[in-house]
Formats: sequence, C-alpha cells, structure tokens
Amino acid sequence: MQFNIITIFPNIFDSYLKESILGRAQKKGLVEINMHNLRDYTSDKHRTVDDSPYGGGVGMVMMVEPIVRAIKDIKQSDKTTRTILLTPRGERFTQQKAQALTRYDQIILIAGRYEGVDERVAEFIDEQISIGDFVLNGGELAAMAIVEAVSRLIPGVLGKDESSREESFSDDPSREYPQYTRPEAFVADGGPELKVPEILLSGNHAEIAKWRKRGRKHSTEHPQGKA
Ligand code: 6GU
Repeated sequence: MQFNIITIFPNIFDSYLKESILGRAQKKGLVEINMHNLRDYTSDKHRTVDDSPYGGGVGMVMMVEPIVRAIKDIKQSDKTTRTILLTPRGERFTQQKAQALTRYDQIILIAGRYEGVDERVAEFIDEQISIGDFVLNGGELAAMAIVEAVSRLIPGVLGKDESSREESFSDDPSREYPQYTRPEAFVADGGPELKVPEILLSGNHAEIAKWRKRGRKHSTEHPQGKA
C-alpha cells in the first residue's frame, strides 16, 4: 500500500516514520510512505502555494493549481487510488473508516492549512476527512494519524501477538480492558498501596476473561478509584 502526503512541510515526519512499527513496515515493503513538497508543483519563481481570499477576509487560501498538479503527478493509473483532503470541515475519521481505506493500493492525503483550500480542489478529490472536533494548524498530523491507523490493519504490519490482541477489540477500540504489569503492589512516596486486581494473579483464565469483558467498557476508570 502506498501513501502519498502532499504538504508544505515534507520533512517534519522523517524520524517518526523511521521508528517502530511504521519503520519496520516500510522496510518489509508492506507500506510505502512518500512525502511530496507542494512547492515542487508551483510555476512561479517564489514557489507560491497560497494567496489572499477573493471577497476579502483574513488568512490565506491554498491555491488550486499546485494541488491539482501534485495529484495528477502522483496518481498511477494502474492503481486503485483514493484522494483525500484533510480539513476540519471533513467527515470524522473512525476505526471503521481506517478499515475501509485498506482496500486501496494508493492513498493521496492533502494536508491543507487550516484557513482553507480553494474550494475548486473538491472537484479533484474523493473525500474530505477530519480527525476530530478541534483545529490544527494544518492537515499534517491528521495525515500521520490516518497513515498509522490504516497501516496497522495491513496484514503483516503488526507482529503475531500485536495483531491477535488487536482483533479482540478492533470492532470497537474503546472496549480495551485495563492492564497491569510488575510490580504486584506499587507505592508512590506516602501514597496508598496500589495493587494489581487479585483476579489477574489467580491463573483462572475463564474468570479473567469475564473480568476483562466487564472492565473494558470503563477502562478510563481506575478499578480501585482515583489514584
Ligand atoms: Cl484534517 N485539519 C486541521 N487543520 N485541523 C483538524 C483536522 C484536520 N482534523 C481535526 N482538526
């Protein structure tokens, strides 16, 4: 699967993309993540990507021409491509949407700046996505969130243990259960003893499974009250 991010900051994610699961997935050839500098698709000597809005108003608007050029250059006709504009006005990104995007060979993500993108870009894209009800300076972080959420659903990207754990709550990511590791009892200076729930030490796997099923709906609540 090939991700293509059109941005005016093509280098900001270099270290992030090299690390961990995404780095490994790229090395294995399971995913390819290409950053495209929008300025490479401009035609003037100042490499202009935005201009003031018609009708007046504050802020700048991203120009349609460089974006359309970039899309045309990246799109490969032998691939099923999905072209997405990242904007706070878009449809909310969900786990379901991440799953749906796994069916494409090529995804083009356009990171717009928050003030806006010329509306005519809409004619050249398939959909508009937002990652939540808040405003970011640009679509770059949203693009990364989508790349990561989609990549980890591609077979082979997660290790065997990672993916079997994934399957148990992929239908509803909020249904994670509370987890613990050593030590059995933890005391921060002067604080109360925070113990691992007895059931998890019991070795009774049927009871543990039941406990997890009950507990995972309220995973943000500490089972022993506020710490
Ligand atoms: Cl996709 N872009 C921006 N600029 N802000 C956002 C967003 C996208 N999703 C949530 N906030």
